[in-house]
Amino acid sequence: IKKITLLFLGLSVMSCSQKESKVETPAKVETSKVFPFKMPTEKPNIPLSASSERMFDYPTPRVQDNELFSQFKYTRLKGFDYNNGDGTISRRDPSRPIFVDGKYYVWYTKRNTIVPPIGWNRAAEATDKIPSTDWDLCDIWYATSEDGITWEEQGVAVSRPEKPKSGWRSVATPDILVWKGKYYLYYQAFDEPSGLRGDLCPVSISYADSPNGPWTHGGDKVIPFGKEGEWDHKATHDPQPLVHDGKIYVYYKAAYNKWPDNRTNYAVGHGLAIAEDPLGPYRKHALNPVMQSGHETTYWPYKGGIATLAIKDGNERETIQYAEDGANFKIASSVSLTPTAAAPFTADAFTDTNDGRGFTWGLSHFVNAGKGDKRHSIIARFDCDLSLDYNEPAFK
Ligand code: AAL
Repeated sequence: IKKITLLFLGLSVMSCSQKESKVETPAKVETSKVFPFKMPTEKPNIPLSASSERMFDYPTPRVQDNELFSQFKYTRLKGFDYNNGDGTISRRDPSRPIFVDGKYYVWYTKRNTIVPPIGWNRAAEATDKIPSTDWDLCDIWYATSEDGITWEEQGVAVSRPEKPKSGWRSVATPDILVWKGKYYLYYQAFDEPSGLRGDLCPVSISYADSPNGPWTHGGDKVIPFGKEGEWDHKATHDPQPLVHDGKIYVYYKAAYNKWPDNRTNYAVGHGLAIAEDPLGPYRKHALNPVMQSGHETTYWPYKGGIATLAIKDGNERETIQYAEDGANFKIASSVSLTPTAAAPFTADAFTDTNDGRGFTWGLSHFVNAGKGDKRHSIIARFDCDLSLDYNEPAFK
């Protein structure tokens, strides 16, 4: 796409210069008071409009040169059964895929209920068989694939524990960490139907010696809730661990004021919690929330810092941002048709790299794959060119 854009620009430049062949380009555009014909790489010392000024706040003023810009294409996955889309089976919120012994692994929220969800606003009517939301009454399942498109569902990785253990109602939205030869699953643990008092849940962890399990329970409420009145009170969602500066960095989201009585004040924030050991204790970053936009967490090592894709929520939704220190993010690009709950395949998420290389594909989900009484979600693959090592456009 970058090349296509270049081609397009090239063509328009050609036709423009052909039409205006009599107009002479000044020899030294830099000294002109007029914005030059060729986009400068440095801010020119001339009066600039607000928009022209802003172009020089981006990694590169021309979007087609911007390594943190991409478009996205989507591919339907093969191998998952959805009961003909009747809404009783849902798969959503995939983990980032990892590659182990010749296979990709992914973990995700799976719901297999007698009926589709009745909706968060009817959460009081949910029973131990009837789900309120799409992520109520779920377990964490996993699947493997050789090519990232055809997947084989392997079974449950972490199931709901017995009541009253944390997560007895639902375990959902997992992500993976590989640390010192062990595998750690981080996930949301619900003790009530989502929607009853909000989307309230803490984060639990299970760990294993192999991605095939078995998984041992490693801890509950690992990211401490904020106190009453604080932005992350009783809601810690979408935990996403990375290894950075020799430590575990977990980005998480709180959808504060989400349901049931405060929807008009709804907002999201993302926090950063840091630990020396995957099981904690976790110390929260003093500047939390470190991000104020983005419905789920999609963070990856990029060069010496951390990049993120923010979608759906907040003033800066549909942007890619970058923070040298992992905490002070700045907009790097504006993007469209972005993957929801994007979980990129980043080979260096856990290598403590100082030279993060990005990614070319990942998994994401589409919600409301079936409407009304068939409501469910599906996992899909996305391709893009957010890798520093990849020079071909992701699609043509
Ligand atoms: C998702 C995630 C979390 C929320 C819900 C299920 O997109 O943000 O996991 O709790 O929606």
